[in-house]
Amino acid sequence: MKRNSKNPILTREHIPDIYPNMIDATSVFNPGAVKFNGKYILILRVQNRGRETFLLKAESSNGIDFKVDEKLIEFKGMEKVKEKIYHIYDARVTYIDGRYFLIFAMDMEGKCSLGLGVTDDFESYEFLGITSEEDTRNGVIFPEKFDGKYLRLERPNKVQLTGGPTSGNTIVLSESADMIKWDIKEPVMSGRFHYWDELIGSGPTPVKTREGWLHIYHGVATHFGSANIYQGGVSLLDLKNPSKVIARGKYNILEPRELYELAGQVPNVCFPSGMIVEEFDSEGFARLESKVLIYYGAADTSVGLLETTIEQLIKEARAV
Ligand code: BMA
Repeated sequence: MKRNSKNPILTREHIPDIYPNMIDATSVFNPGAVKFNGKYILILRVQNRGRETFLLKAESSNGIDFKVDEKLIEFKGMEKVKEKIYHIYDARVTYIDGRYFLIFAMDMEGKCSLGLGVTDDFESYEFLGITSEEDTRNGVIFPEKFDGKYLRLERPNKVQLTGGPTSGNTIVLSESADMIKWDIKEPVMSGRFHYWDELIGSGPTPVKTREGWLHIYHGVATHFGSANIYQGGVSLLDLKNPSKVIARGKYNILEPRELYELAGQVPNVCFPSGMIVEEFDSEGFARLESKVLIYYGAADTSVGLLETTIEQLIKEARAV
């Protein structure tokens, strides 16, 4: 894994003032990522000094230097939701059925829900609905159907962090016929207590390889005195039944080491949330030698970029 030399590639300095809500942005982090019409697109999480959270698009032709939009993403139809929505954040993007779906966390009264939006052009966005009843986060939709059904990974929030949000130590697989109503089918993987990934949650949308679904996730070590340490790791899930874990790396692949990861709004956080794979074969499998760009939130303050290959990630997933 190689950090880009321009890291952090996006900081608050890159966020233009957007009246009336986003003046003097404090932070930009945890982006969803996708390639669209040959361009690299990030769906950024940005915050203002009121600690209000918004989504904002950025675009690039090389995946490193991004131009940030001058308008916040607004989902048509979200205004019809009756309950109070405090924040929307941590969007993951999936291309399926010829459209780009965004799944994101929605902080509501007493719980976090998963919201779903869709776009065809990254200019206008439509809100499709709230897709969970329980307190849950880190939803990612697989980019293809399985026996006519959609599948997603999600992480029910069942653990209360001291002074922090609810979290969880098990990623589960859910199934849906319409992407709105989801049923949890099976647990996929759980945290490994005492090690780097005690609490876990999925990162970017999984990528199909000949050896399985490549699944990047974050793991939180909670056993240090004053901080929860957020890191990135990798596992391989079965191609036909992704609730089956084929391999799971013993070691993290990304941990807070650089100053911009160690210090910030929330110190010691590397939170991978977007991944772009450059090359697929004619049957839709990522090529082993393909370059991979992983975008992550650093200390809930800026965006970092990590470069690697499919082969390297698979090797890490198999490291025991
Ligand atoms: C998690 C989520 C992420 C955040 C991380 C570190 O629980 O809220 O959005 O980046 O904590 O604060």
